[in-house]
Formats: sequence, C-alpha cells, structure tokens
Amino acid sequence: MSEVKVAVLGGSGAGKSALAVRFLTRRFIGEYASGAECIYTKHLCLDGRQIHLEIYDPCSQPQQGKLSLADELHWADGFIIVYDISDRASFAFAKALLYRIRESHIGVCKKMVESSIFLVGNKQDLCHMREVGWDEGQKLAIDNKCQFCELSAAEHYQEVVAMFTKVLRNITANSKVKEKRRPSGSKSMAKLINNVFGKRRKSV
Ligand SMILES: Nc1nc2c(ncn2[C@@H]2O[C@H](COP(=O)(O)OP(=O)(O)O)[C@@H](O)[C@H]2O)c(=O)[nH]1
Ligand SMILES: [Mg+2]
Repeated sequence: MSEVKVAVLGGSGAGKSALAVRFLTRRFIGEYASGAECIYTKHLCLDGRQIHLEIYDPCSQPQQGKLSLADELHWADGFIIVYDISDRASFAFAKALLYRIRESHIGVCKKMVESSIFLVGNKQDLCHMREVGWDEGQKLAIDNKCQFCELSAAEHYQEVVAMFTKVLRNITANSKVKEKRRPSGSKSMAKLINNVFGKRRKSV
C-alpha cells in the first residue's frame, strides 16, 4: 500500500474544497465549510496499485502576508495549486505559492519536484467573467515546469478526476526517489503531521 499526500493550496474562494470534494464524492455541493482545515482520506486503486490517499484542504490561505508553507512542504508529496480564472488576485497568489514551493525544493531531485505540482485554473464555466487568460496560466506553468489545466469543479467531473489521477501517477512514479529522501523518522513525522494537521480527519 502506497501512502500519498496531496496538499490543495490557493487563494480563499478559488475552489480548493470544491475540487477535493468533487474528486472524492463526485458531487459539487456549492457551499463548503471554510472555517476549518481538513485532511480527507481515501483508499483507491491506481494501475493495480493500492493507494492510501490523504488530501489536505486548508481552511483559507491569506491573500497577502507571509507565505509560511513550512508544514505543508514537509507533509505533502504533491501540490495542486488552484486559482480562479475570474479572479486575478487568486492567480497572483497561485504564482507566489509556486515560487515558494520551488524555492523550498532547491537541492531536491528536480524532476520529482516538477512533476508533483499541478497548476489548476478553476471555474472555467465562468469564462464570460474571465480575468486570467488560458495562455497566462500555461506560461506560468511552463516557467515553473509544472503541469497545467483549466477546468470547472462545478461542471467537469471527468477533468477533475483526470487531473488528480495525473498527480497521483506522478507521485507514485517518483516514490523510489521519495523513499530515499525520507529514509527514517516516520514516527516523528507522524507526530508532526498530527500536531499540524490532526485537527480534522475525514474518511470518504
Ligand atoms: N461557478 C463555479 N463556482 C465554483 C467552482 N468551484 C467552486 N466554486 C464556488 O466558489 C466558492 C468557493 O469555493 P470553495 O471550494 O469553498 O473555495 P476554497 O476557499 O478555495 O475552498 C463556492 O461558492 C463554490 O461553490 C466552479 O468550478 N465554478
Ligand atoms: Mg475551502
């Protein structure tokens, strides 16, 4: 059984919870509790391999101020960075998050880092209110050597599944590298995770 941890990050209201819930339950419910951070857990089978997936959905990300991602960076195997294509501020925030993640991974195997970050332009159904062009999202992804897609958590279930599946495939493909990176300390890491994220766990 492989354990995979994915952090969904982005500005408040970008659709982080909507994406996670859509992937896990197939449903788009419209309104999501925003006052608490969650770790959702799910068992799934990918390419014949059993995976215990944990998805971290933070309560909110400050649009401004310091981008202290130390805990998330320690915890996560991969990141989904979400912005809202109808909200330019959320795109700027996503850009800052990408830079922060990349600078923190300097020295770690380059390919592993690049393949474990997915930039997502959400709310594609609101393209009549678009503030961020598709090409801008793609350029940001190319500049940061991460993957990119635009989708709508509200309307595109299959695309949401495809995006999460790519993230999981990339992470599991790199699992040998990660094992080398984390040779020991699982107990202390578990303690850290519980301290930081253990407030709410949900199984789906
Ligand atoms: N039109 C539209 N609204 C969305 C979409 N995804 C999320 N929302 C809405 O955007 C708001 C914020 O979503 P939420 O998932 O709570 O954002 P979070 O703060 O990033 O977790 C909610 O009212 C959602 O219903 C989408 O793809 N299209
Ligand atoms: Mg949320």
